[in-house]
Amino acid sequence: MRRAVVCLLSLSLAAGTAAPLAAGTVRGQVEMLEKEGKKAEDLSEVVVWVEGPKVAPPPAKATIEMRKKRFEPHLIVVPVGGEVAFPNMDSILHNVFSVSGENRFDLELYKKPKSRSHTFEHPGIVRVYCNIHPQMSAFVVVRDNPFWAQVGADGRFSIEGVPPGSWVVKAWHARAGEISQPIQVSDTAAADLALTLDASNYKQVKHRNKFGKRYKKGRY
Ligand SMILES: [Cu+2]
Repeated sequence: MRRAVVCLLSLSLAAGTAAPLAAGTVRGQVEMLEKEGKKAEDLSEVVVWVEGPKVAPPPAKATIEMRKKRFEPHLIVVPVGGEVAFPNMDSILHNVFSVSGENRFDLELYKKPKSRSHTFEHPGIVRVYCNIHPQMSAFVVVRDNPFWAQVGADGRFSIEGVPPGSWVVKAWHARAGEISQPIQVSDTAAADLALTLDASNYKQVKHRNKFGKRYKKGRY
């Protein structure tokens, strides 16, 4: 008799571990205003994420190639602890660096066929540049939970498996900055959002090199 009880208990424990947690979906549509009230036609460089849930994202590795003096892809999202490789596919030297707060790094000079990596340990938006070529830029968005989406060109997004609760949804684009919206996630109905980013006042500012100095004038 006692044995049967123990058996049942361990069964229910096992089932509790395996069963998926009740979770909700956060989906919606992003729009972005451009100069003169025009709407952006391609929203594929917008990132949407849910802040608040304490769920560790699964580890991930990613690659940004340096090719023909460009970073490809131009934007990636990685979890905290995500390792990004920067292989140089060009026969000239590049110097990948960032001065974005705690995520700052400097991979120094190397060329094809070498690759160096950086592990991003802090959530945030990381601006990545080359210390030789000012036209090279990329973005690494680092998140501390797995609830993010890189928006489709049409502005649609869907984030699944979000734990029920009161959270904050953020949307970001390099030219518009970040917007926030509180949401209530439940496991019974999807949260449907309409988010509008505003890039109409964007002005391009030349970034500095890794020493905080202007790039020398000339052809790059
Ligand atoms: Cu370069």
